[in-house]
Amino acid sequence: LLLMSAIATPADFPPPDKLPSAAEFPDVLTARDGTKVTTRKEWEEKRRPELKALFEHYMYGRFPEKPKQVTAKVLFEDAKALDGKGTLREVELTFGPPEWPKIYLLVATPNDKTPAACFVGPNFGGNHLLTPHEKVRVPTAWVPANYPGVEKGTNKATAAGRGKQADTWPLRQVVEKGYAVATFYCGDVQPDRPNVREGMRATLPPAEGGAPGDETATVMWWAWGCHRAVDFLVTDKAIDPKRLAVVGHSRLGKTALLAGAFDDRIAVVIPHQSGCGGAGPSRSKNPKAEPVKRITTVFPHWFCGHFSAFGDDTTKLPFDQHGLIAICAPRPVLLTNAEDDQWANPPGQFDMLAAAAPVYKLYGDDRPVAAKVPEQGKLSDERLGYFIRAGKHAMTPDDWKVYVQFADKWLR
Ligand code: GTR
Repeated sequence: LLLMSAIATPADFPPPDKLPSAAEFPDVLTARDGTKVTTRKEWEEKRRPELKALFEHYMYGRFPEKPKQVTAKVLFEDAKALDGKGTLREVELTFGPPEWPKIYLLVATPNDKTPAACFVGPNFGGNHLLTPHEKVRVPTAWVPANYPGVEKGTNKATAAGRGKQADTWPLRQVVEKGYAVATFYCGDVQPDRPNVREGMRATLPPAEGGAPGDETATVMWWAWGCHRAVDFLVTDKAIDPKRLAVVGHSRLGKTALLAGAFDDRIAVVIPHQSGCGGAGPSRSKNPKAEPVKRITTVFPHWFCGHFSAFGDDTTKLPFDQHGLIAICAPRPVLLTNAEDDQWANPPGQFDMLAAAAPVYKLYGDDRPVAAKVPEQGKLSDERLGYFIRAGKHAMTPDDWKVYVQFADKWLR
């Protein structure tokens, strides 16, 4: 009986309208039964698992199990790529059941520095957009129509897109700084569109009786893809398994934060302009920021069915996004933003860092976050780091300089 009460049962997850309201961000250190967490042990054994279960149930859907088998096959290797500074490989990851999608991981490693720390994360439109290298595979899965080289009307990627978004993951620039980079097309794991049982979603039994409440949602599947990339990276001789940083932009920034929270093998977490559903609060006070109501209407597949119910009243949420940051403790988290991207709620994201700080303090960091938002263009490199630059919603070579600067401090 004692054992049973420790396991979350459906009764622990009342429907949203039966949950208590809280206008303020729920305290990360107060458990649902009202007890106050004061030690690392209580945090790790009680409150952290409780928060993870809540995020699964009400927001991202069930955390998928690790596949029994992860097999890696190197499709090509070129030590002269990246002007001789780095080796480029593409690695095919398969997972046993033949009908499961495969992940194609593009891996760039410095030639003169191994094992290297590595940035890992999903990309938006295919590995081939990130380098003109002819051997890099063009995705065969569905791709969004607005990416370079996508055939009109068919959502098929073509070789015409090669290298057209090389600035978003500047492989050579990062490799020259001594870091490896590993990235995969998010749509190979789960195409970014609703109401279609394809990608990893198709591996689940068909949903019965209407809304698939806590069914694993797209952002969770993308995070799962990051975890499978990590499965490979920790076995690769060119990579230091203890120095992995997960990175992603926007919807894939939401993914990076979730991936970091649910996988302790990831040492540093960098959600870039992740906004609502990522490092931005659901209880937002920023009128320019994207609200939950809007995101669950326009992108219903990113989150599980239960999350939509909070669109009209986010005060019912039993957590806010600082809880997801706190789950990462004591690992460093860097939130990067841009001034013209208020939609991603930069000031709200800073509030989330501050609200997560009490958990980092439990781990002995007395000042895990800056006292106030740093000035534009200046990295605040605390364990809960923050950066805001001028400009708009994009992932740029200058943003990568900041990720490297943060990694230079925390992954040395
Ligand atoms: C927007 C969405 C944001 C963000 C962005 C992106 O349309 O409202 O939450 O994820 O897309 O991924 O670029």
